[in-house]
Amino acid sequence: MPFDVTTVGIGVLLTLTLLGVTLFLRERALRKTQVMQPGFQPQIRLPYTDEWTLYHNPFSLCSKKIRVCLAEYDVSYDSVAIDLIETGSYQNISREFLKVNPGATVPVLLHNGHPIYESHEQLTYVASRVDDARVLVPQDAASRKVMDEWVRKTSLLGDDPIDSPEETAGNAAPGLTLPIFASMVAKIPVFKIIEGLLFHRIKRRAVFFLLMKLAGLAKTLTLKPVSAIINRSAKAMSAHLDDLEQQLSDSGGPWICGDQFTLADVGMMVVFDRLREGDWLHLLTRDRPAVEGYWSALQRRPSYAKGCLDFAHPAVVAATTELAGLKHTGLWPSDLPR
Ligand SMILES: N[C@@H](CCC(=O)N[C@@H](CS)C(=O)NCC(=O)O)C(=O)O
Repeated sequence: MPFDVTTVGIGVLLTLTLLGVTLFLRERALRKTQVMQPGFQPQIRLPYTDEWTLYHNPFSLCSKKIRVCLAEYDVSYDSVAIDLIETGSYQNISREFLKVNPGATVPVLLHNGHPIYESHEQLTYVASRVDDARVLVPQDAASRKVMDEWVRKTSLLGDDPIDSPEETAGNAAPGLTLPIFASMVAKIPVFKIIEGLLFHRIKRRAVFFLLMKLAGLAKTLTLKPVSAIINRSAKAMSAHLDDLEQQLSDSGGPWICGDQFTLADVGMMVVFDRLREGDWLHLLTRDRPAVEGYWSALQRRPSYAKGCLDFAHPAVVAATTELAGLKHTGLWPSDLPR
């Protein structure tokens, strides 16, 4: 039988394709993701050494929130840092991490090996387990109600919060983070982002990262879908800060519930820290004297350093500097509605 190079070539190609598809499907099955029930999971038990274990990322807003809460309560914990694509790689969709959270997000807090999903649930769970919850939770019902309302207002709610910035100040943060993301992903190799396209539960996030990577920071800021999200989020954040200005005046300050610093202020602290990182504060605190004073008071709390500043990631520091350099280029919305 004559040796046909073309036929052999096609055969090899088909075999390799089949092998590639099989490996991909197998890997996808091993990295199965799913949305998890919020709160404490008594039925799941993971290996642990310390009473408290925190899987978190230095840059993640929700991770900062639980770190600040643990610092306020002086709770020590076993710290497990997990990379997200913006800080270097998709460790949150690795097989190992998906065993901890099939939802593929951080933070995950373990209490004696049982995970608690969703950072706002983690705050109230920690408060319910420490000796003196009162440190961050008011005892009178009216203040408690205000606190709960503002914990919600600072939370990231829903599967893709960027779609509903009007809902909470937490949800307005991811849109305002897009410029930081764009600056950070510029340094991440494309193949690492493609891993997200293949295995991330929310493909749109990976697509956004890839687009930002390919476009670069300055161009990204001019892309219509990106600038639409940024402008909408900036307007929404502006409205949330108006509510905060009002609340601080109603409560008499210095905190959301008045005299007592609570879980609500923990939530707000990390939203402000994100605004700082994205170089948004100059736009958002101006003409809001109570908010401005509040931000100064937040920065003086030791927990701000322990939960936020001490975890400064070099890539975020570089992004903040880059964004500050762009401030006068007209790429930034400078006339937010009052
Ligand atoms: N609602 C969740 C949000 C969790 C979340 O989206 N975390 C982000 C970081 S702040 C994350 O893990 N992103 C990774 C990704 O989507 O790839 C919470 O409050 O814990």
